[in-house]
Amino acid sequence: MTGRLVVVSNRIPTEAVPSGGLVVALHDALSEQGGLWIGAHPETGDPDAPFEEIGGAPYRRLAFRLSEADYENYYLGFANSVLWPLSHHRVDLVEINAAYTAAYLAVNRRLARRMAAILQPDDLVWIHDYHFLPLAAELRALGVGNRIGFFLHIPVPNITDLEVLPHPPDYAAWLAQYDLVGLQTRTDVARCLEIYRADPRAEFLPSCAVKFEDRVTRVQSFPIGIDVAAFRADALSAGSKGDGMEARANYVIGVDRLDYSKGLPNRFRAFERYLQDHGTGDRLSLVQIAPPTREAVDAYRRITADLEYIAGQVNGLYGAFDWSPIRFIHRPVPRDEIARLLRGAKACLVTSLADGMNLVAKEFVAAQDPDDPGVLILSRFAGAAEDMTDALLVNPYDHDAVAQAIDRAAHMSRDERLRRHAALTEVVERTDVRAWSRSFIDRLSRLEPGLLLRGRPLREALARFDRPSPPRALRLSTKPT
Ligand code: GDG
Repeated sequence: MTGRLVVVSNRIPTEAVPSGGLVVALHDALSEQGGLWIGAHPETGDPDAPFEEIGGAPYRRLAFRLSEADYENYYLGFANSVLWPLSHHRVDLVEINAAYTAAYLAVNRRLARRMAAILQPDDLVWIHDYHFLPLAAELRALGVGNRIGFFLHIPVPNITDLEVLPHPPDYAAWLAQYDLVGLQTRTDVARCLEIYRADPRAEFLPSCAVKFEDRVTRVQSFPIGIDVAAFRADALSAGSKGDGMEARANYVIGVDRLDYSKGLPNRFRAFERYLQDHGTGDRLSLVQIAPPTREAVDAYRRITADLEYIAGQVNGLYGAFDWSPIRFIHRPVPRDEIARLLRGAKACLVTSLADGMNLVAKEFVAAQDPDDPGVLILSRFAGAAEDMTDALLVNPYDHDAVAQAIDRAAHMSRDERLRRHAALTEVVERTDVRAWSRSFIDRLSRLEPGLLLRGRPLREALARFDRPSPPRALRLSTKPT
């Protein structure tokens, strides 16, 4: 593999040895290959100041600052009040605002200028997520011909929802400037290709390649996973803290950032339906860990109030002196504690209404005792459901179905739990986050750099683009994308 790896992500780790799945995988890849990690500094500051070096890693970390106005308009605004709801099928929550659009384009343009000044011709650039959709377009406009890959951690929007984007944003044209577009699922690939199918500027080539004006881009799924060994170790090492939550205790668990895409009100209502339909005799509790996130955005404040209301109502109606049906923990919990709570649960509830992947589903499986595993109840609308078909798959809008799944999980035979858990473990191990990052980098590094079709016969250009690759040691998915 030639050249440095240049990673761009919204957050940049500031600690010497970072923790958390994705960050660890990128840290490993950068430590192995050498390169740069570019990201937004956690604190706002002068947006025109040069990159700030964050030391302590075997590769360079360069942080840029957002101004207060950028944070409002670019981060909370366009990224999290336009693109996030749009991509999670919540067009009703999209806030169109010209200042948001302008700031989003300006932050990407500013970053592109800064990157163009330091990129070397054989650098492999890997850009992450919806904060930077137009970054490749801005880099190309500055003459950057490097191979540039993009991974979208959230779902591809529905084609009809894209109409809501204010002009000039152009989702299809932004993505087309990348050499490789990585998506979480095959369904996302299908949605992305549908966007190109409807666009007169796009033309389809074999193997999910799309010719868009004078460039060719590849669209492929790379289902992300977790650092399986590290999470297992966390689950095993965290001992009981004597809080009544010892191994295999009588609770189902949910762990989510408090986000409307995670279907938390549905989950609470479904748990209420379970109590209504199946009674309180089992004394099963729902432990919900939901640390606050993006609280400056209205939609996030409203959902917190909704959840507090439902939890209060259900506990008031069904609780007893010595038992609370819903335990709602609205603050961050340490990672090893989460691993321990996942291991001790009878079942895990993932009820996302839309979700790129959902790593908690994979963490739950990794945390289980293989001789006495708990049961995963998983929304059909989480990307994880595409491969984790041995979970109890549910429609989170159907409270009856979720309530039945809770009851079924609570009483499932050990044989069935063992069978399902073994199949789910196979998926979780196959999609380990290190395999995921290696697979993406491997694919990107084999592509013809900055392929431009202009002035070159199409057949010749495609022959170069589709030249056979040596056999790959890694295959993330056995199914075609
Ligand atoms: C985006 C996409 C995609 C949660 N509460 C605490 C805590 N967590 C950890 C979980 C898990 C992570 O946060 C959440 O990951 P998810 O994948 O579930 O969701 P998003 O944050 O929305 O992530 C998603 C992901 O990107 C990766 O591509 O799967 O679809 O939306 O690891 O355990 N961790 C700690 N304390 C908490 O209170 N320490």
